Amino acid sequence: MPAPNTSRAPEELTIDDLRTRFGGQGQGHVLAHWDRLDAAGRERLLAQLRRLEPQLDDLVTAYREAREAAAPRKATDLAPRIEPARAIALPQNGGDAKRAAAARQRGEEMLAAGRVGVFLVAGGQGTRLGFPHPKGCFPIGPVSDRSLFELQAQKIRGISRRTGRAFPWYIMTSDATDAETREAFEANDCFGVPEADVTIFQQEMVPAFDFEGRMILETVDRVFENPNGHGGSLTALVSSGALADMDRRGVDTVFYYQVDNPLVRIADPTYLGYHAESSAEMSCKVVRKVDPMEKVGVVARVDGRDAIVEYTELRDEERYARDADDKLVFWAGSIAIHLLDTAFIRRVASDAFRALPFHPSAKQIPYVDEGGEERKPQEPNGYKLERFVFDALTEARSVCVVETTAEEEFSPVKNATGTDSADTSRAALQAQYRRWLSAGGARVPDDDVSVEIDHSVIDGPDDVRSAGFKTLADAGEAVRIAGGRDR
Ligand code: UD2
Repeated sequence: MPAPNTSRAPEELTIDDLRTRFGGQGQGHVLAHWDRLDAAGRERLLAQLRRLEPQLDDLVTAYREAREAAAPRKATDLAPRIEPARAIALPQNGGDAKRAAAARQRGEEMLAAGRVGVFLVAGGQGTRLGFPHPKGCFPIGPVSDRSLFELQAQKIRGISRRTGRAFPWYIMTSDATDAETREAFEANDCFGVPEADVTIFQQEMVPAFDFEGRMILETVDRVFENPNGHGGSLTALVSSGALADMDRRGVDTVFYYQVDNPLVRIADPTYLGYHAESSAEMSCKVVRKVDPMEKVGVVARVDGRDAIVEYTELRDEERYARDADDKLVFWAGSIAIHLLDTAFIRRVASDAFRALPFHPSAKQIPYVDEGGEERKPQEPNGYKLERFVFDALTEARSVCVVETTAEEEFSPVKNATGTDSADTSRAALQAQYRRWLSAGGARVPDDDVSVEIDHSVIDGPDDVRSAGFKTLADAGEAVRIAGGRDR
């Protein structure tokens, strides 16, 4: 067999080159059904293998390292030294109110100077929610059924209104969510955000491996691939050209958030100010965990560096540890809202195989058997690999951790019922709207009334106050209500 011609560009690799390359990495089985494929099938598989080839060695190594890292610790291994996070506390929890005001001022200046871009990761499949569309299309408005995307767009339009300038919105999708996300944006005129300021791009995919370390063939002519995790966003920002677009616009700070949290305070100026004041390259927002079982990663110092320990990876003695005041020692729950400098993103992305390791999770992955029959396993048969964006924290020269409250900033839609469901999230939104109206001096509707605020007009109690309306009728479309007898 001829040796692979490594000087060839991937698109020029022949089937023999690929056979040797994949075979050399213990992956020769991906061509097991080649002889029976028709022309279209061969074309499809060839294209996929050519795309995977440049990363083949890294992928196989990444799989091996992911498995080793996930293996149970041996008694002789040194456990990492883990200490509680050091966070900037809220004024009501002993934080410095003057410092917070100065941070806010500084953040407002960054916004006014156009230095901030908003980045949404929306490539996840939302399996737990049981909603067969991109999560961003999920109807969350308590009165109008407006979607998560629309609600976020309102917040972005609100910032543009306040600062008087365009505000770029970058949205990462995946193979699973891209087409429907684009359709939703087209059908709704980008939810009122100027089209020139909306950039949608796809994250990369990564092959899944069986428990013996062999890539899984999903059909005779396709290797199974899944989205490479939200950590894939950092490389995708570079490869899609989004980061170059930020450079052109003068954006140097990226506000990163997840699609499922309608309370997200997009581009919060105080957070931006703290990030800048601490010369941080990456920042985290945290809320106080009350229940040790809450499903959020914990920001902590691990071997002297800020890191997020995923909830599944905390040991029981850490998870349940309490201080003298009976508060959780590892209290700082990450709500996955980050700030990242563009130069930092570029640095991490350029060394992604080291800086953003893959994490394996055992799943039921469709496969073809040796006879070419497609099968759906009843038990996990392999690992999907995912990168986590927060692994980048340990690469940052400086990290800033800022405390907030779940009441104001975190109520995600994750499950169909119960905790973190649409019901709990809508209730949290309603409660927030009532607090804003009350703090802004407006009349608060009765409890049996649903309230919805248009964030492009009112995005906090200050806006209620400056609008100066006393009855809800004065607010027009900005405050909508339904049900009850109130108005
Ligand atoms: C994440 C965090 C958890 C906590 C929680 C807060 C991880 C592993 N855990 O849990 O610690 O902070 O969020 O809500 O991150 N996504 C992509 N591409 C992918 C995978 C995910 O864009 O390949 C997006 C997804 O669309 C969503 C976000 O990443 O916006 C989070 O994904 P998730 O819902 O799977 O994370 P979750 O809830 O397990």
